[in-house]
Amino acid sequence: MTQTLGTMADLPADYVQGLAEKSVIPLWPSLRSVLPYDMPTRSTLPYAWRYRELRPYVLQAGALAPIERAERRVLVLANPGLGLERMMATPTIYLGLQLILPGESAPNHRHSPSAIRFVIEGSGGFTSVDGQKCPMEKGDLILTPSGVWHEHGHNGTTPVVWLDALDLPLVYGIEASYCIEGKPQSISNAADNSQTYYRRAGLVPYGTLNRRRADYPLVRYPWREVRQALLDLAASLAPSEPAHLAYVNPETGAECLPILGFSAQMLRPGEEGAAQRRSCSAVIHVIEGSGQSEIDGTTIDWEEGDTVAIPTHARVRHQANGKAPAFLFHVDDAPLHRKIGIYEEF
Ligand code: GTQ
Repeated sequence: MTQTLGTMADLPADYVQGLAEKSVIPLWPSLRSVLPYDMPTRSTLPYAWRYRELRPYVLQAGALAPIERAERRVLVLANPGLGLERMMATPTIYLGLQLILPGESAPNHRHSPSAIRFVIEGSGGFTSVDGQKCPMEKGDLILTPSGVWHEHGHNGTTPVVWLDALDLPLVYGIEASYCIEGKPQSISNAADNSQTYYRRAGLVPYGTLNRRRADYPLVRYPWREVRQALLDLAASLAPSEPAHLAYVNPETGAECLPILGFSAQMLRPGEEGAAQRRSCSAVIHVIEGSGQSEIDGTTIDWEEGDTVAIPTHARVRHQANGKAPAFLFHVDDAPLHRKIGIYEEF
């Protein structure tokens, strides 16, 4: 183990200057900063965005920013450790609270980053994804994958707010983020695929057995069904076994998007969540209930609507409060970590 690396100050100034003029720098003074021993250096802070505090600002944006002048009326949840203007909840996860008011629409577009919506409140909103009209009720997960047309609308009577999660920091960071504006979609009257072809696990359209499968066969995961699945699962497991379900592609069983992964967990009252350390960064969003998360020794309380950032390599434990279960929606970049071969659990 090298004890003391040479520093810039050890080097003759004209040598360093000569290299800099040719856009070259020596590695050894910075080696430990890019390859620290044992643990990555992290700027991401464990941090909670509290819906109770943010909701008035979200609703106020409805009056301050007409949808025609906003395109997407979104307040971005920026991790204070990473800098507000970088719009990162974690190094790969962008989060926003999006508001759409009755009668409004957000125009059709598609972009290279992949996105999801997770509905926080309100009824009657919808997102059309490549012609498929997806109702948005509280807790529903809607995918708008990379390159797929999407537009939002609202047929209801009260404001609709949802959490946007995008792999934007990664795609922007690799200088590959862009968007294409489109004409309004022609929208099918048919129910979305979660109510038809992929009505339940284990059934797929017959034709997919002998033709190429769609990359994104299912784009809506209704919370009503996920919640019931978690309740039934929790009731049948030993109390120590986590009730935790991953949202996957029903054709392949793989993660439903390439970079970010999504899952839902039910924390039973009194359940001693196991402490876990993983290489990926993550966020949790509280669908229902209250409780706390211990993240690298810091305890963060949460309640319904709150969203919490979890840095890479953090040791994490979640627990529900009180007598009712808590339901958490998880977003992580484990699919990316697995693809590039750096995923670890410790
Ligand atoms: O709704 O399509 O929060 O394009 C950021 C970029 C939402 C969207 C965001 C977007 C959208």
